[in-house]
Amino acid sequence: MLTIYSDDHRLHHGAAEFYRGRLVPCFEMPARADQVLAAVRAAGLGAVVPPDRFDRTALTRVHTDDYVAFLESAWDEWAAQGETGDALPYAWPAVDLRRDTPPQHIDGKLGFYAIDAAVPITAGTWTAARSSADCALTGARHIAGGGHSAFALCRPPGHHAGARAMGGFCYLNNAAIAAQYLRDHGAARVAVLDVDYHHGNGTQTIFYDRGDVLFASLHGDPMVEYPFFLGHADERGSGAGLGANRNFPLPWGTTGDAYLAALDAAIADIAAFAPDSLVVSLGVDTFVEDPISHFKLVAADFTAIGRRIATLGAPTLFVLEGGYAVADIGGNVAAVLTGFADG
Ligand code: 6XA
Ligand code: ZN
Repeated sequence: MLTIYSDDHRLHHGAAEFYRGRLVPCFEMPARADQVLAAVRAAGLGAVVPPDRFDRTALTRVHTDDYVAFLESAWDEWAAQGETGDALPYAWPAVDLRRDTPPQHIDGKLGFYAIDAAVPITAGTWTAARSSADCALTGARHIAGGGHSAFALCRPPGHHAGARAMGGFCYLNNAAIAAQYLRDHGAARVAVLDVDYHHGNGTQTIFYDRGDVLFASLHGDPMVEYPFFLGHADERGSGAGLGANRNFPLPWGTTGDAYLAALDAAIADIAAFAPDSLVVSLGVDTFVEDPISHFKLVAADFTAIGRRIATLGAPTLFVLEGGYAVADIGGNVAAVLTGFADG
C-alpha cells in the first residue's frame, strides 16, 4: 500500500489547549506522525512518497473561499499585532449572535471561523495543513488512477473542519477534500467511513444534503462526548442526501466486540450504497489507553477493523485522523492497514 507523507507537518506544533479547565500541552503533536511513519515502515507496507502539490481550487471544492483565505492569512494578521505565541479563538457567533457580519479584527475572525478553541494557529500551520490536504489528494489521485489502496499520513487531521470552520485540531477536511476529488475524477459514488473516536462533524455537514457521498461514522455518543452538538443517530441526511448519512453513537466503555458489531452495520450500509471508492477517516483514539477518549479497543481489534473494511472490495484511501496514545498510535494504525492488506 502506498503511503503519502510530508515532513511539513512539523511546522504545525501548537503549544497549549484547554483540557478540563486548564491549559495543557497539545495532545495533537508532531511525535504522532513520526510514530505512525516509523510503524508503517517497520510493517513493510510499501513505498512512502511525498505529496504532489494541488491547486487551491481542490480545497475550495469543499471549503468556502473566504475560509481558505482566512487560514492563509491568519498567522500574518496575528503576528502583525506583535503577537509571537499561538493564535487562539476566544469568542464565537453562538446562540443569538450574528453570523452574517464577518469581523475585521483577527481576534473576531478566529472565532468566526471556528467551532471551538482546540485550533492553535502557529507560523507554520497553513503550510502544514495545506501539505496534509495534499497528502490526501495525492492518495485520491492514486485511487482515481486505478490504485487499489493508499494511506495518507495526514497531520494536522481534518474531520472536524467544516466548509467554513476549523475545530478539534482540524483546519482543512482532508477526507472530504479527497472524497470530492474522487467524485471529480471518475467516481460517481464515494463513501466516507469514519472510525475515529470522535464524530466527524465537518465531513457530515459538508456532504449532508448530497446523495453522491455517503457518510458513515462510529463514535463516542455526542450526549457525553466531543463534539457534543452533532453525531446523533437521527441525523440521516437531508434533501437528495436523505439516507446517505449514518451515525453510530456508542457509549463510553465500548469494547472491541460491540464496536465491531456496529462496524458491521456501517459496512452493510456502505455495501448497499455500492460506492466506486471508499475514504476511511482513520483515527485510533478508540484505543483503550488513549488519554482523551473512552473506548476500550486493543491491538487485535484494529487488525479486525482493517479486515472488515477489506470485505467491501472497494478502492480505499485511508486518511489519518486522531489518536493520542503516542507510543501506540503507530502500531494501531499499522494494524488496521495490515489487516486491510491481508484481508
Ligand atoms: C477537543 C477534543 C478534540 C478531539 C480531536 C479528535 N478537546 N478528533 O481527536 O477526532
Ligand atoms: Zn478523534
